[in-house]
Amino acid sequence: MGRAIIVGDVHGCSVELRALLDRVAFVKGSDRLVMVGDLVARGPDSRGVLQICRETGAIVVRGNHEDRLLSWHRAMNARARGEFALAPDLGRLHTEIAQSLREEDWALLEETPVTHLLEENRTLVVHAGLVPGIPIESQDPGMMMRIRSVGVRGEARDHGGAIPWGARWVGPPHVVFGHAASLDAQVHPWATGIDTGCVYGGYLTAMVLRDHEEPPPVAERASVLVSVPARRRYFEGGVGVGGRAMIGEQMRIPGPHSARRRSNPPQPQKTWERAPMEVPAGQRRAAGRSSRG
Ligand SMILES: [Mn+2]
Repeated sequence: MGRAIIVGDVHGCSVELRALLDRVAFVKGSDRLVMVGDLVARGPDSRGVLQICRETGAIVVRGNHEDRLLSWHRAMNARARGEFALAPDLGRLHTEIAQSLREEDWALLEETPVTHLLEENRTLVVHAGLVPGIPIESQDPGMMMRIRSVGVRGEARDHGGAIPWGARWVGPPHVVFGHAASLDAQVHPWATGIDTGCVYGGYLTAMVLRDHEEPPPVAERASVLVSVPARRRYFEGGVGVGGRAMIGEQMRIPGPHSARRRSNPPQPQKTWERAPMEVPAGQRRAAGRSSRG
């Protein structure tokens, strides 16, 4: 068996996804490619990302954006059969995506599981996370696509909340997740968050594990993370700080790097001002430095 390559939230950034697959030298038929979900929406090329997933034979874990589109699609199908069905209000962006998707795209989305276990790596992939203290088989699928944090009594929160859920998760398995965008990967003893905000002008990040390799301890976690920078900012939104503060949330827990991050937010850059798909050494703490080609 080859490597396990787990890719963070792509959000329609097909150019960056191809660059990342080049960077890690993805080998079809040998490497196992797993996407953490939220392939679509906000970025420029949702359908292109789905096409890459078909080409590469990727396993796609369902994100909240896929889940929303699927709820709408199922309701539309039910109505087409003359049944009553409540459809979620998709809003303009998601309506445009829904109308652009073809049957093969919907088929891919319908097949997505909420979790995928990489048994040999003792690693579970889920879009948002798990509620600490609850067995995996008893977790709520909806929450697994939306949790960000836990409150002081350990209750699951999809916004607000004091503590990133991953900080409280005790494996095995190690859990790799997306959903909570921040410029640095979220690195916890038993969990790693790899949504580094590509669509917001951050990075697209993968965890690359060798055959039977488990994610290494916190101090060495960066050695299995590989990133490529976004070509530009495609969607206005904040990227959180130090893996703690999250997009659209009031929660702000100052970390050691938060002041620097906050005073130097990622600026949208013109493509030609940016080094082509390379992260300068030492620019970032977690993602971007790697010993894995
Ligand atoms: Mn998400």
